[in-house]
Amino acid sequence: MPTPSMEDYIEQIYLLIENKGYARVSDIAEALSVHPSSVTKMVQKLDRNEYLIYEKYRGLILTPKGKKTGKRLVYRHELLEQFLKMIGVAEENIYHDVEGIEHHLSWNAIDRIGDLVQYFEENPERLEELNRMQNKMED
Ligand SMILES: [Mn+2]
Repeated sequence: MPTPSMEDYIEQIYLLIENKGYARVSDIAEALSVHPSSVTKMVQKLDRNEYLIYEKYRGLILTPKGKKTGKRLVYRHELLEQFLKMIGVAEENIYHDVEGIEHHLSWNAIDRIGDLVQYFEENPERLEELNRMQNKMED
């Protein structure tokens, strides 16, 4: 199992490759607001753990294991953003809150939150009911 820090890197590398087609050490450092030397260290660790293949000067590619993990981590992040937005969390808190909780929930909890998001999508009147209750409490 990757550590929270490994998860952050795998997630960002996956997103960079998806959006730009490649992930350079400098791009990863910028995305995560860390020093490039920390990125190099972590990328070597992820290589040893078979999430990616890193060759100095040639860049890095995700292995099938790295791609599968990255895809799950991006899904988890997006699901949690969608969930917090749905239940009325203010826009300016959402990204930071998700970054804070995403590594600390079991996949069991993620799947159950996924059920709830799906339930609200299929029953929008329930979500409106929740929003009305929240508005009433604010008055
Ligand atoms: Mn994230």
